[in-house]
Amino acid sequence: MSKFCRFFRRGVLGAMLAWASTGWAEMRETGVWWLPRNVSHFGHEIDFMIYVILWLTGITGALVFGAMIYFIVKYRHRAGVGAIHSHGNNTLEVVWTTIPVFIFLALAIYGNEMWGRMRMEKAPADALQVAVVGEQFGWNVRYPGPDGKLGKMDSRKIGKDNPFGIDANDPDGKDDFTTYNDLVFPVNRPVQLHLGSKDVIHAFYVPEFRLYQDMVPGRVYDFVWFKADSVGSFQLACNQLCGQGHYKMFGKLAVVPDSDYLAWVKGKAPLTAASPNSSAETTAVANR
Ligand SMILES: [Cu+2]
Repeated sequence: MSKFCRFFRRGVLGAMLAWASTGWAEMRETGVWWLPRNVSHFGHEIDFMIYVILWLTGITGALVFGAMIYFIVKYRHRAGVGAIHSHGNNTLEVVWTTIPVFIFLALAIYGNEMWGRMRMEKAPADALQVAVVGEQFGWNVRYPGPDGKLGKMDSRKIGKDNPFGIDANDPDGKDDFTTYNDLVFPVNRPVQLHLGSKDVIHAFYVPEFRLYQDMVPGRVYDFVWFKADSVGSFQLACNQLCGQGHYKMFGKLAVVPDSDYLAWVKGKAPLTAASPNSSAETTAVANR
């Protein structure tokens, strides 16, 4: 074996060990050994799809590598035994091309249909409306007040002093309240998000909700909704590398019983009409 080959083999082995040890450390640290817990009503379908793909590729991988090892051993070099030249087999070629084509088509059609339902289906009328606007490096959150209506967001108005792009004269927005890096959702109630960004691309990502949505500045995304079906404490992490402070861009997210949610809302002061975003700004400064 040449010097280069030995060097290459050691390099590959070293890289694999480094990869395995960081994965091991991550799992030990977080206690997550498999998929994170799922609490969203869409999540069950996504997990089902992941398991179908995992089983299909797992079985195929085992069959392919099993056959390969078998043939490597069976037809290994033996003194006096000549090699056989094969031109291939057309029937086999057609079979092992057609089967994967149908499998891939089925996965694509099913996945597309699922994606369509997740993103195109309108949120139920009683959904809680919540605005979440990312900024370097935190989350501005806005909840509707007693009228249940969130002030209308205009992506063109989103700016330094107006993270939600709200018109100060919009009556729907006058009783809204805001938080910073703090989200509370009632369990078993649909929540419709209005996502935006103040500066660069951020991403709303909660693995336990199986929910990911990029937030590009200049747009407000109002088609994302979900329903959490069990209570718990989670983390809203930004999943786009959005600057030097990206690592600390996370919000506290809790899914709580309805009564706890109402108690939490009660303690929040509504905004004043003169300064629609003062509460978010003050809290933002206090959190920095
Ligand atoms: Cu970010």
